[in-house]
Amino acid sequence: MNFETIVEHFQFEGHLQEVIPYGSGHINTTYLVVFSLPDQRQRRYILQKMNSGIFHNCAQLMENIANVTAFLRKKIIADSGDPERETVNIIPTTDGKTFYHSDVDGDWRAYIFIEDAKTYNMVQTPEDFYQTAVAFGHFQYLLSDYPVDTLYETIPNFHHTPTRFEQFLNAVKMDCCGRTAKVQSEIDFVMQRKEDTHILTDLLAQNQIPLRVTHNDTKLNNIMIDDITRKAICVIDLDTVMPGLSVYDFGDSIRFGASTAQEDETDLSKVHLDLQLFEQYTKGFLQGCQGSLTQIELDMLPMGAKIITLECGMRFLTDYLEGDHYFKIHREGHNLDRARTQFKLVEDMESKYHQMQQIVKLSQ
Ligand code: ADP
Ligand code: GN1
Ligand code: MG
Repeated sequence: MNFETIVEHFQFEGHLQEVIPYGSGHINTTYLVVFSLPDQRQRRYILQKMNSGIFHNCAQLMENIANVTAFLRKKIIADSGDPERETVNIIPTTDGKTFYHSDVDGDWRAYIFIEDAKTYNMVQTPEDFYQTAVAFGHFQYLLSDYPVDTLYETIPNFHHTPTRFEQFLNAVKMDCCGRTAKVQSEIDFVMQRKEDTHILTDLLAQNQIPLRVTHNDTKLNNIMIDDITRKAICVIDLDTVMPGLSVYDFGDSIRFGASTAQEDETDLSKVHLDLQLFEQYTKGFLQGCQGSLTQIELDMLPMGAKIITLECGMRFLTDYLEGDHYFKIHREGHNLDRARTQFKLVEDMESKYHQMQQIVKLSQ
């Protein structure tokens, strides 16, 4: 990849010094790009090659992000916040567009690099996790009056769990890589939970829970924690901001952050739901949402955690069966390892379900 020819299409300041592969996202290809200014100072940016195999319309996706961040920016300024650190800021291309398209090199976008803050793949302290919950809840609260009809659905049926189940069944049936025999117990695990897959989408269809503007990918490495204040300052990875369920935003943070192990841990004896972290997150999320969740949403928070974890496990297993074309993998069987941690977590959530419900009740 010739980065010189990519970066020259963006309104970056200074002279390109270094391009460093960055982060641990499963979807886009992310780089930290370092520029030097005439006075020897450095300017850093995030440069991303968008995954156009997954996002079929990068123009619509970037329109969503530009509009959502402009909306957030106004609210952050009104609240005396710092709009350069508390939301992502797109660096425009030299012709004033939100991304650069090349028939040869693909679709690229750039953001201001948020300095003195980090994302994490594991929770460092319960207080950190509490702060991320406040921020994700607040993010949803800030977007509660966003004009929902103007958002494009960047991935149709993204968290429509029954559709994910159908896709999983199809992958099992096709068995295109001859892998199903190896994972029969994981397949059985999902089949036994078929009825769970439509619990929340049924509630939505019956208007028992509302459709909201949600983030849809609320894992810990999609939020930046300030190195000094330890406040969660910025929600990033806005590719899937679209109408969705608040209980899934809650649940996806639990799935990833309240686990005692990494998402791809191979020693399943290390994988559990940490109830202390569950409690911290519940308290923080409710605070961030500022009373905007309905009683049924509150009652369904533990269910949101369980079903989004099941859904994520199904998605990893589906991708494993289909030959790993969706999530980036870094070793053979990586998606299978990920699916197994998710199913272990689902089991643990089932055994702790009553305690999760009690925690939610006592946090209201
Ligand atoms: P993916 O969709 O592949 O997960 P992300 O948008 O989450 O891509 O970016 C991957 C990683 O890059 C993040 O987890 C974070 O560590 C880092 N990152 C993304 N945007 C920024 C930013 N504006 N400033 C600093 N780091 C960022
Ligand atoms: C992907 O992009 P990233 O790594 O933040 C995925 C999520 C999954 C997650 C599992 C667009 O998130 O839906 O829950 O991996 N994003 C997309 O870790 O599919
Ligand atoms: Mg990400």
